[in-house]
Amino acid sequence: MDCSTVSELQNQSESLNRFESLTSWDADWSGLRVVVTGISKTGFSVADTLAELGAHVVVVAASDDEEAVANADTLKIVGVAEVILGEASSIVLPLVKGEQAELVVTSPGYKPTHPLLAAAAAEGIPIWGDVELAWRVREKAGRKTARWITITGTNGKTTTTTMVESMLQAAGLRAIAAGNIGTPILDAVRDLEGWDFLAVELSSFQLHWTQSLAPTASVCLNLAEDHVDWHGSFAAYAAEKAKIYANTEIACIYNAEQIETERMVQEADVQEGCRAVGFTTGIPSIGMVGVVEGLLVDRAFIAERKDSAAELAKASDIGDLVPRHLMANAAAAAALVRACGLTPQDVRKGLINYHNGDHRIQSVAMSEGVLWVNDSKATNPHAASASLAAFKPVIWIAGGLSKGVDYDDLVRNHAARLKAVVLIGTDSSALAASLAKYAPDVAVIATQAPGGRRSSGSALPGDAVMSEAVAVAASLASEGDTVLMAPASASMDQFTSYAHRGNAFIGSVRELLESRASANKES
Ligand code: UMA
Repeated sequence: MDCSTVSELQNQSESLNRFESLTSWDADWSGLRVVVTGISKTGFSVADTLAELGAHVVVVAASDDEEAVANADTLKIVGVAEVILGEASSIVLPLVKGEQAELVVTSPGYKPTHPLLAAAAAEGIPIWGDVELAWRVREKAGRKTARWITITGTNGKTTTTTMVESMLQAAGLRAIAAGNIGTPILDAVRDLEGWDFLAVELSSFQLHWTQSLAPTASVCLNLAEDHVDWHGSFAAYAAEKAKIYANTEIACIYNAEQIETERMVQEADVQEGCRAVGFTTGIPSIGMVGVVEGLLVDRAFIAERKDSAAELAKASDIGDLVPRHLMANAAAAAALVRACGLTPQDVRKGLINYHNGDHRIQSVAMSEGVLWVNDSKATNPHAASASLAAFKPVIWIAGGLSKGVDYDDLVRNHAARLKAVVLIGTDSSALAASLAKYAPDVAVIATQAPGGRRSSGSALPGDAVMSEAVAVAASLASEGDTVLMAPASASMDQFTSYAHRGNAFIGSVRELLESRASANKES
């Protein structure tokens, strides 16, 4: 073995030792050479944190728009060494202080195959996500250390996370929801006072880059095809979701109606004494939280679970319209917090305080016997399936950015409840093809979207498209029908976000009904 190989090995082992010790805010992060990818929500929070910890930080991002430039200016003020913006330079792994980086911390939107990340991996440089960094800096002298409740799944993450947050707060605990839900986890962790609990929503992208998380309780709500373009295959996506259970301390919560999630728990490496607890929308077996005659009940966390169940809440505590999947989210949330010692009263109060978030099976209007429902949050087939299952007959407004998913199962399963379909989206050909195959007798009307795709730089046509879709749906609807806007696709081809798409729907429905009402008055 030559001298240079010996010193390379020494360097590698020194740096491994260093990473082993980086498990609290008060550890020695100073001088660590880090490349941070992305300069939006995540990248900003990561770079800001590392600069405060005294690391040498170089940030790289493809975007060079106004927001990126403003973030770059702020980061330089707080001590970030360099910010490299722009498509071309963002694919190269930069040096930090003239030397190779010791660590890369990536934003979740980056695919593992991104050239910069691939280069780092080839050099043996560790790659973390913001969640891994947040876990490692969660302990700080003089600040409360939060216990983490982690939530993933293809659908219902945000709802369940918000319900958990609401239940924890109802119990008088200092708690907040963070992560994929929108508040970067590091922003929550760095709170001066700290928290009793964090309700952490984690995406499959974020889970990909985590290693050492050890949550108090965890759940994978469900599993269906999504984000295949990022992960490469459904199996790879499922494997990332399963990581939610790793090292769980008290309880792994699984979906008793989806065997895959139970299997994930069986195969997980958890802490000694950790329990597996199921949730169901049916009658619960021992060791589950479930539903009996409209009541949410617990047969897992009570001493007499062998022959009785404790009432936690009524369906009506959650809302007027409680479809099955919402009840499932409430059961999962209840199981998570009961594992952490909350009382049935805390669960009930939390659900009453919880307001069904906008754009999730939100009933917008009931007029002339027609129910108008906004489910703009249904950005993939699985989510759309849950809301389609709740109504019949349906005039379905759907389409948008498909993210490469397959619509055949969705259309096949719900063809019988469809009266007509109004297509939105700049290219909904995949959905149209599935409709032609599995619902050949259902009328499909495509909106005549004006131009204005995002990439052309012109205004997004969303409001006009939605107004046309609503008018077409109204012309087809009759008493007893539901007009359901549950696109099964992302919104960004014609709208700025799913919230914009939902608001456009609500606005168009209200406009249509008001103009009808004034026409009726005049005649
Ligand atoms: N960038 C590149 N090259 C790439 C990818 C990204 O340069 O190949 C740069 C962009 O120029 C930009 C930054 O990276 O500077 C964007 O990073 P990002 O896409 O990771 O987005 P953030 O703004 O940091 O938001 C992320 C999550 N986004 C994604 O996972 C895509 C947000 O979830 C999350 O709320 C936020 O962190 C805080 O934790 C959103 C989401 O759509 C809601 N999540 C997906 C979902 O729920 O299905 C996973």
